[in-house]
Amino acid sequence: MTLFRKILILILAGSILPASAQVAKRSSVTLQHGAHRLGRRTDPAMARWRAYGLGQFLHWGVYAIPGGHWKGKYYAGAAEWIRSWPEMPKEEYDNLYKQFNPTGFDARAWARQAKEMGARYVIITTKHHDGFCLWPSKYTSYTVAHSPYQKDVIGALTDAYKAEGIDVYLYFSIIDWNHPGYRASLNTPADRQAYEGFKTFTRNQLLELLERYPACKGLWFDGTWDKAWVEQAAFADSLETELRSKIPGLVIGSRFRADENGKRHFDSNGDLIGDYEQGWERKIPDNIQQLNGNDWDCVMTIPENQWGYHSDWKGHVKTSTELLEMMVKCNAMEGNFVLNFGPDGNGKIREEETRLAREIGDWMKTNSEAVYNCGYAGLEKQDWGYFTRNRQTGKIYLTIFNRPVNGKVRVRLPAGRQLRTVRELKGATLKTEEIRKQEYFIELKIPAGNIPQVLEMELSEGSSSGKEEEAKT
Ligand code: FHN
Repeated sequence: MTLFRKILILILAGSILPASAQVAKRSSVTLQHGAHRLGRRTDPAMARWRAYGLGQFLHWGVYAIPGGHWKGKYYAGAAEWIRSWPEMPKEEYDNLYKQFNPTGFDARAWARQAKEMGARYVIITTKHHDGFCLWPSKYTSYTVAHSPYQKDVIGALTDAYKAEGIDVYLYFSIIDWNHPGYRASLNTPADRQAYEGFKTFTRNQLLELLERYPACKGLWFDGTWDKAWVEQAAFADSLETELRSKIPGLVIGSRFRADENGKRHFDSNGDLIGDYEQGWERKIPDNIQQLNGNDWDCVMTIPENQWGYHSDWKGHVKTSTELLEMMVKCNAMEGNFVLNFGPDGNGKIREEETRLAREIGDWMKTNSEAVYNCGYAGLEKQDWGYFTRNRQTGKIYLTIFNRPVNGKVRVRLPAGRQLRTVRELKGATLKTEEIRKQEYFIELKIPAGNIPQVLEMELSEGSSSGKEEEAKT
């Protein structure tokens, strides 16, 4: 990339986000397999991705059959990892697909529920680390086609979600415990030879997925931390280019490939690899500066760490209010929030997830205006909740999660901006009081059900009138 092009891209990227959300670049070494681009993607496909606000993650596979238990013993880890448990005989796990017959599976019901919840995109596990494929891959017999169920699950889900207007992204694990050529590390020439076969298989499967499901908008990669894969910088780089050539606008995050020095997510220059940062799993950044101006998503579980179906959730299970707060917090820092669901072995979504989806959906029905296509508002984070700003209309929203006991929220504005009006979404204008320079009280009306409430705020240019003197200290 020429210096001129680099500078141009940085200027363009800088025009998207306010300066306070940007971080200066660090070093500059020449890389063959580093970031393909500096700054954010500006094309319509990526703008669409950025506007989602809320997504759904689906983890489904044969691990849903044991559901975190084996022969009366409880597996405390993430249910989809049960094959790696010493108590789990590998041979028996690898034959579980012979019992995969989810007669209760109704792709349209899942899609309707996701739509009701307000999800704008879904990420579906085509195959997890166990290697079991939910589509009839012609490159292995370890697929749904060879299970008693036989039907193409990915095809059914892709069609159903598309029919609901929800964009589909395909999750794909590079770790594949079922493939004979798979290795976590390459220690001998024989390992290297076997892994060449695995790389061909991986490429074939990925091209197959894009060919079979051309409506897919992106690939969500996982299991790319193995040393064996990290060493494949050249292969993975050229494969990424090939995949992108198959579907225009395809979105791929930072978890697919490493650079030639083994750096993942960010290359040796500190530049993001891929289209968005994919490292925010079950955690959310504290402030927007941590994100260096990059796009990002947060994938979140409902219990602490269960993705696939575990029949017996232990520990804290998040409430809809907690999840809504996480979502708006992400949106306020330019991120998408993706909530995970793990349907059971019969294809049913568990009661707890159904209830949460309904509660989130109820809130979204009146308040999603503050979520969809909303991002960083350029205002300082305050105690009551989060500011978001619609990227198209410029409208600024306040979503209040911590209602003060005096019933008033205190809003601080930066110099040069004044509060003009505040109103409830589709509701009344609220009383405001200027309490000191650039600081206001907004008198709240407590909503029925004590739910988080959204206000819309209009600002005007200029400084507020307060003439109070600064204390001499
Ligand atoms: O090991 C997986 C885990 O099972 C789950 O799929 C999550 C989802 O992001 N990804 C991996 C851990 O990072």
